[in-house]
This record gives sequence, C-alpha cells and structure tokens, in this order.
Amino acid sequence: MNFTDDNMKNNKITLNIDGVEINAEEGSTILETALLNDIYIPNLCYYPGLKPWGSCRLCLVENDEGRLITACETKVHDGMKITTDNPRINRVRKLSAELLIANHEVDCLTCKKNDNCKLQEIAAYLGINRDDLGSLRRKIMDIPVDDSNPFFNRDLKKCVLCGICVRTCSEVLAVNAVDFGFRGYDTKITTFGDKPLLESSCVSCGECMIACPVGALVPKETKKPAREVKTVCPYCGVGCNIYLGVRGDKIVSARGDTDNSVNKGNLCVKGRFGYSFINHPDRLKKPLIKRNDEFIEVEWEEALDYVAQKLSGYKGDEFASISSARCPNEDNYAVQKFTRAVMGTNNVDNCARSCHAPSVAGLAKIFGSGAMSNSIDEIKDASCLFVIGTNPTASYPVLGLRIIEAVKNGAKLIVADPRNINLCKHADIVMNQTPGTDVALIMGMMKVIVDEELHDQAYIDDRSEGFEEFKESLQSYDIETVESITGVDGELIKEAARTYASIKPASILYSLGITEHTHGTENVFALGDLALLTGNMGKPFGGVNPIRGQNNVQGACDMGCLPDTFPGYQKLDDPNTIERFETAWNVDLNRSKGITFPEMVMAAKNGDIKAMYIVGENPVTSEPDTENIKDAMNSLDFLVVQDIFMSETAQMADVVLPGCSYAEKDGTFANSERRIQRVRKAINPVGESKPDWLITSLIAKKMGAKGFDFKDASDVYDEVAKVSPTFAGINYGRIEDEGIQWPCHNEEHDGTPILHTEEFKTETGRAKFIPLTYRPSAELPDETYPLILTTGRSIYHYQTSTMTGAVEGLKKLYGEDYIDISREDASKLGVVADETVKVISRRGEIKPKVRITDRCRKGVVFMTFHFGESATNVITNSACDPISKTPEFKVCAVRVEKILD
Ligand SMILES: Nc1nc2c(c(=O)[nH]1)N[C@H]1C(S)=C(S)[C@@H](COP(=O)(O)OP(=O)(O)OC[C@H]3O[C@@H](n4cnc5c(=O)[nH]c(N)nc54)[C@H](O)[C@@H]3O)O[C@H]1N2
Ligand SMILES: Nc1nc2c(c(=O)[nH]1)N[C@H]1C(S)=C(S)[C@@H](COP(=O)(O)OP(=O)(O)OC[C@H]3O[C@@H](n4cnc5c(=O)[nH]c(N)nc54)[C@H](O)[C@@H]3O)O[C@H]1N2
Ligand code: SF4
Ligand code: SF4
Ligand code: SF4
Ligand code: FES
Ligand SMILES: [Mo]
Repeated sequence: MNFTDDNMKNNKITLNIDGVEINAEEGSTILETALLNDIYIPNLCYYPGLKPWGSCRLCLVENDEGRLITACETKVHDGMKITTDNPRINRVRKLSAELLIANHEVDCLTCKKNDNCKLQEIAAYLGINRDDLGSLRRKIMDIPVDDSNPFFNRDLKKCVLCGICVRTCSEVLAVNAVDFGFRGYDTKITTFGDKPLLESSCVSCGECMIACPVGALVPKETKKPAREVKTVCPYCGVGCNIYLGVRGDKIVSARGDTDNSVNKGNLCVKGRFGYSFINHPDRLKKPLIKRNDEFIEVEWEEALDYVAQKLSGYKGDEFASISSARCPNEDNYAVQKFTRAVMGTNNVDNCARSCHAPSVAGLAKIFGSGAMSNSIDEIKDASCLFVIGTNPTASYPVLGLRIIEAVKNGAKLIVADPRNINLCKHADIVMNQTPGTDVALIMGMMKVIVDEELHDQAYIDDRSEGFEEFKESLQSYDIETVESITGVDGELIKEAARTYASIKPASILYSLGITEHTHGTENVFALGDLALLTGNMGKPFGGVNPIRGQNNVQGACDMGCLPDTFPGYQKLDDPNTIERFETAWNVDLNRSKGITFPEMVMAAKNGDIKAMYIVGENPVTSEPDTENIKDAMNSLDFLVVQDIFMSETAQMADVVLPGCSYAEKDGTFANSERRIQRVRKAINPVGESKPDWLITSLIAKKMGAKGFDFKDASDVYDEVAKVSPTFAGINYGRIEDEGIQWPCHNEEHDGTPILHTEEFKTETGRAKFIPLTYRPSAELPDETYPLILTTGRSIYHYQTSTMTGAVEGLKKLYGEDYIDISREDASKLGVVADETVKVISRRGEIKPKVRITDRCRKGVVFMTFHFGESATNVITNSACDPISKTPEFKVCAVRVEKILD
C-alpha cells in the first residue's frame, strides 16, 4: 500500500476554528476540515480530490500569528487557531473577488449555472453588488462560445481561470485536453493548437463541466428535472451509480452519485450523456407478429396466446433460449426458470459465451470460483497492476480512472496488449505481443520467476497443489522461444516478470484480449497460475480480476442462464441440486446438460433446434461470421425476440415483444466486482412495453405453468435468494443504499469484497496449478490473407449500438466502424486516411474507411464492431475455444485492398 495523504489521515487532532473546537484528521487541509464541519469559507479554485492550487485567494483565513494563509493549501495541526471571518480578511477577499467578477460576463439570469454558481455564492457572502463593479470593468475578451462538443458548451467569457477543468482533465482523466494558454490579460483555457474541443483529445466525459464553478462549462441539455431516481448505469460492468432526472415521463438528465464506492460520482460519456435512447421514437411500443414478411402490431393478449401456442409445440431440447446480460437479474431468473421448468430443457445461454465464459470455466477450475477476486475500489491503492488484454480507458472508463489514480499514487503498471492503448502512456513496462500469443508470454514470465526463485514457495506449499508438474511444463518456454513466438523483446519480458513477482501484492486485470481466443481458457489458466505462483490470491490489492463486460453479464451467469448451472452456480451434474430445484419449483426437470450458443447455431442449422426465445441480445450483429448466424436464424421454425429496439436480430423474428428499458423497471444488476445493486424504475414503461420478467412470466402462465405469479421484481429476487445459498442474505431492503458483494450467505453477513482469503472453493480447498502448452490461433496470416485483424471497442459506442446509436451526440463523436492500420501497412497498400477500402477474409468482405494510427504495429489491423451497417462480424472467424465455446473475435486473417474505380 502507498502512503498517500489519504492513508495518513488517521490521527485525530483538535483545532479551533472561530472559537469552536473541532476534531480533524491529520493530513487534511483547513478548508476540507471547515467544509466537513459545515463552516463556509469562500473558495473558488478548490475542488475535492484535486491538488490545491491556491490561485483565487478567496479562501484566505487568519492564523494565530495573525498571518493570512490560504485555507485550501494549509494543512491542519494540533492546537491550531483559525479565524475565518473578520473585516481584514474580507477586505482582501473582496478585492480578489471583484477582480474576478470584473473579468466575467455577468448575465446571471440567463446563465445555465444560475442556481449553483460559486461566484454568486461568494459575491453574496462578501456583499458585492453590480454597482461596485462598474469602475473595475474592462473589456471582456470577445471569444465565441465553443459549441463543437455535442453535449456541453464552453463559454470562456464566463471563465474565472480557476484551473479546475485543467486539473480535472490532467489529474483525474490524464487526458490533458485543455490547458492554460497565452499570457497576462490574454490568458485563457485552450486546447492544443487552440482548436475547438471536438478536435482535441477530449473524451467528452463531462467531468470538467460538473466541476466548473461558474457558467463557463455547461451542458447543452438543461431541462431541470422535477425529481431524481437513484439507479445504475445500463452500459458496462463497472456499474456506476447514477441519478436519472425525470420530468413528466421523460428522462432529462443523469448525474453520478458521489456516495458509493464504485464510481464516487465519476461517469464516462455514455453514463453521463447516453440516456436519450430511453425516450427515442424508435423504441418498440407494441408486440409485433410477422405475417407475409411484414410486422403487424397486435395487442398483448394476441401475441402472448400466439407465442404460448407455438412454443407448446417445441417442448424439450427442440427449444433454446438466450437471456440478456443487459437485463436485470430478475429478468434473467425468469428466462432460465421458464426454459427449465416450462420448456423442459437446459438449453439456455447468454452473451458471456462470447465474452468471459473462459474466465468462468478457467478460474472455477483453478480457484473454484470464476468471478473477479477483488474490488474496484482497491485498484487505486494497488502497488503493482498487470493489465493484459483490456483497454480500460475505452471499455471501463471509470475503472480506468482508478488505474490512473493508482499510478499517481506510485503503483507500477505493466501493460500487455498488441496495440498501444491509452494506458501505455502511463505504464512502466509495455509489451506489444502478437495477438494470440499470451500463453507463451505468460509462461515465459513464469519461467523467469521460477528460474530466479521469485516465486512464493511458502504460499505454494500452503495453498496449492500440482506445482511440480506445472513447473515441468515451463521447461519449453526459454526466453528465446518466447521472444520469437510473441515478438516481445526478451529483456522486457524478464523485467515484467521481475516487477510483477517482486512488488506485492500485485493485481492482474484482464478482459477480452485474453478470453476471445480458441485458447481463451488456457490464457485464463496462465493468469491464474501466475497469481498463484507469486502468492497474490486472497489478498487486498491482489488477485486475478476478469473485468466483466456488460452491465449485468455477471448477473446473467449468477442467475443460471448457462446450460450447465442453476442459479448461484449450482451444478446441474449434482443430483442433489436437481432434486432441490424440482422441489422448489414443483416440476420434473431435464437432467441432461444444455448446449451453448455456438452449438445452438449448429443445431438450428441441422434442424435439432426448432424454436428460440432471444431476450435482449443481438447475435446477428454481435456473433462471428454473420452469414452463418443468419442461416441458423432462418432455419428455425419459430423465433421470438424480446428487445427494446428493432435490432438486426429482431428483424428476423416471427414475433417481437417489447421489453422495457432499465429506466422503466425495478430490479438488480451485479457489477463486475460481484456487487448486487438496485436498479429503480424512474418512468412508466414506454408505449405498451413491459418488464422482461413479467413478459416471460405471462408466457409461462399462458402455457399453464405454476410458479410465475410474481408480485413484483422484489418478489422474484426473494425466490432467487431462497434457491441459491450464494445470494441467500440479500434482499431489496438490504441494498437500498449500497450494493452487497456475493457470496452473502445470510442476513447478518456483509458480503465478500475479496474471494479466497482463507481457502479456495475447490474440492480440496487448495488451488490447482495447470500445466500449459501454447497453441497458435485458429487462423494465421498467410500470403492471401497477410494481416491479423483484431476487433474491439470505441469508448463512444456500446456493443451493437442499438442504444448508443440512438443518441445523436454519440453518433457525432463516432459514427462508423473504421479500420485502424499502421503507417507502414498503409503506405505499403497505398491507402490514405478516410479512404474506403475492402477488407476481405475467408468468410466475406466489408468496406470500412481507413484510420492511420500509431496504435497498431505493422501486420496488425483493428476494427470496432458497433454498427450493423458495416457488419464487422461478416469477416470474423467462428472458430471456438473447445472448453468454453467462446469465438476467436481477437484473431483472424484478412487482406486489405484498395478499391480501384
Ligand atoms: N465503450 C464500450 N465499452 C464497453 C463495451 C462496448 O461495446 N463499448 N462492451 C463491454 C463488454 S460486453 C465487454 S466484454 C468489455 C470488453 O472490454 P475490453 O476487453 O477491454 O475491450 P476490447 O476492445 O474488446 O479488447 C481489449 C483489448 O484486447 C486487445 N487484444 C487483442 N488481441 C489480443 C491478444 O491476443 N492478447 C492480448 N493480451 N490482448 C489482445 C485489444 O488490442 C484491446 O485493446 O467492454 C465493455 N465496455
Ligand atoms: N467482432 C467482435 N464481436 C463481438 C465482440 C468483439 O470483441 N468483437 N465482443 C462480444 C461480446 S464481449 C459481447 S458481450 C457480445 C454482445 O453481444 P449482444 O449482447 O448481442 O450485444 P448488445 O448490443 O449488447 O445486445 C443487447 C440487446 O439487448 C437490447 N436491450 C437492452 N436493454 C434491454 C432490456 O432491458 N430488455 C430487453 N428485452 N432488451 C434490451 C438491446 O437493444 C440490444 O439489442 O458481442 C460480442 N461480439
Ligand atoms: S470533458 Fe473530460 S476529457 Fe474533455 S476536457 Fe473535460 S475533463 Fe477533459
Ligand atoms: S472553464 Fe470553468 S473550470 Fe475551467 S478555468 Fe474556467 S472557470 Fe475554471
Ligand atoms: S464506466 Fe461503465 S458503468 Fe460507468 S458510466 Fe461509463 S459505461 Fe456506465
Ligand atoms: S480556494 Fe484556496 S486559493 Fe482558491
Ligand atoms: Mo462482453
């Protein structure tokens, strides 16, 4: 742990402010202490969490020697005496404030910050009025408003040069999009080259806009909400807590909740600004039945009768369902219960299959549990972070902020990614391996660790098994071999190994760069082995942490939307489990394992599966080899899709049922750190849409099933807690303010921030080393297809962009899927930026525009897969990991061709 100012704030001291004795923590400042105790001291350039700046001089106070000192910069000490208010102090403050206000365009009534402008607050406190300013007024710089950013405006005529935006962007974001420019009277906040914000490196997070004390940075959309509802962001697995602002039946704002350990008020561009899809006119509002290739709107009764009658004809293994990692736990519980108890099959899966199924399988085998072992809030205090195969500043932006905070706190950062992702700028060691070579890279690191005796033998003896056999398997990974497989310099690998093994505890953070391979589970095994070898499991700031992708993919798996586990990871192959569920649900259950999504695709094509129910997933755009998926969907007799928009998959359905979005229903999401958090209904369902759990239950009841008479979402959750010991101690009452991390076995238990502290959840209680052999990716570059294509994400769009694509501002920030090409490859191909090219693989071809980048090394190209129009997955490879059945989205061979006209 680092000894930052925060950690030193343990010793209590006493000081005297304006004659009142106050307890304070050593290390804090006078201003922090005063504000914490509800004593107002004027301040403008101070912002919680940023380093003190000391420029506005409004926070001057008098110490016991009669000196004026800045309260924001001076630390408290025991016995200190402070005066915050007397004529002398206020005279000086008033002078500073008048100078600031004189430089400030005063049109308070029309200013969007009018109700919470700090300058107004200060003027009121110091008794400054407009007349006092007349004599001081000088010509305000005539700078036009920068309205280039789709979400907020910058009006420098109102700027008081407090520097908060500059410090937020550098200290918190490490983006450095804005800075002070020019000098003297001309000083202003500017971007590199004084360009509009849109053309700068700004990532539109809006953190500076929230922090700006005056009206210089204000949102474009400023309808004041009539009420606010606390809920959870519907996008990524970080699970940021937000307040949705409601006016009438519309969502008009979103802001970060500062009172929780997950995001502490921070949000990324999607969480803060990406809410307008909720009331978008394209939302599905009524059930639709396809007749003669055309969708006809029908009433619920007709749609439910039709679905129930059709599905009754396909009971058993002719049926399969896909549940939604975007929907709350309650919706997922209903889908798997319906599949098992009503349809009589275990054919249920969710998008974790394309994502972290290798983590679930791999970590469960080594450690007995497949989830993130530690908590998001630990990241900032880590000593060493090994970030491999994830791009947190784009995919998990708020978690990315914690990594940047850790680096600022002195942590060592090792990044291993084929591309030069943003985090590389902050890393001590960067390894750009060839995609698909991680097993060799990690085995290479482990051989160095063992050869140099940096492993933790005592921990290995105490808590693991299989070490000797594993050690043998390291023999073939001498540094020269590893260097030639991975393309990473051997010395760098050694340095990374030594750093990770010697700075303790060290935490591993990873995501799809590890899992989406035909050897994804082996990659996960390798990371598990590495953490075990160095004794990093079961400790604060350590562990192996698969960052789960979707807002509730952890929950979809927790709820048993997997073909081999019931809710709470209770194994289907355990006869006791089946019997317990048969009793709980009062039905006879199918005892044979279900099949995974890629297997369903094959089974649909060969006629074994005839009907499917797809809730909140868009496989036609998200799964590899689009033609193959479309073939499968077309082969079905009957397809029901339940979505909030007419997705590419919904278009192929026989019946489309309108679910309602997270903003219109109650429920819970489990974030990446296993924290079960409350999702709250903010507005009534749009149109005639309904909560997904309710739709599924209505179908079940139409089919004559019992056990679907849930009163509300809370009632569904109570059943979850009853049937799964892992969640037994959780109910809505307990997670009203803050979520609980499972396992949580009873109502007295506070949940589990760190897994495996005492023992592992394996049969022996010990973790198992797994010996490994490197296997190359399924498709390697050759003469015809000489480039490796790897795919991933843009910060501005989410998955198949059914939601973010309906947010105009996000489309303006990133509107199509580009292909990123290195300078060398671009010049070899003779292509230039923005040129449309053909990208061809063995599966098909697409035509994206080129982006020339330093991020990709020669031979590697990168694409996002967000837009149905560009359909990146037309060319990706559907080859799967044999253990987890996760497709190899991260490696396929392609050729880029110039289009000659
Ligand atoms: N903005 C945004 N955020 C999202 C999402 C989104 O669509 N948009 N989706 C969410 C979901 S569901 C998920 S699962 C997560 C995914 O989050 P991430 O896994 O962080 O996202 P990706 O961009 O798919 O890939 C991560 C990195 O893997 C690297 N990589 C490629 N091949 C290899 C390899 O062979 N080895 C290694 N070590 N690295 C490799 C890529 O260069 C890329 O930088 O993001 C979540 N967050
Ligand atoms: N090339 C390439 N392809 C990839 C990946 C990659 O890295 N590269 N990553 C893969 C990964 S990690 C994942 S997770 C998958 C994701 O694949 P999908 O899960 O198919 O993608 P989403 O776009 O999230 O689809 C979710 C659907 O749910 C709908 N929805 C949202 N909220 C609700 C709700 O409350 N109720 C209902 N009924 N519907 C709702 C949305 O409108 C959308 O149509 O994509 C995979 N595809
Ligand atoms: S919106 Fe975020 S990235 Fe852009 S300037 Fe402000 S703090 Fe920096
Ligand atoms: S734009 Fe706002 S936050 Fe930035 S320096 Fe000006 S007043 Fe301060
Ligand atoms: S980091 Fe993830 S959960 Fe947080 S606001 Fe952004 S998308 Fe939402
Ligand atoms: S708040 Fe202390 S100098 Fe500005
Ligand atoms: Mo994912």
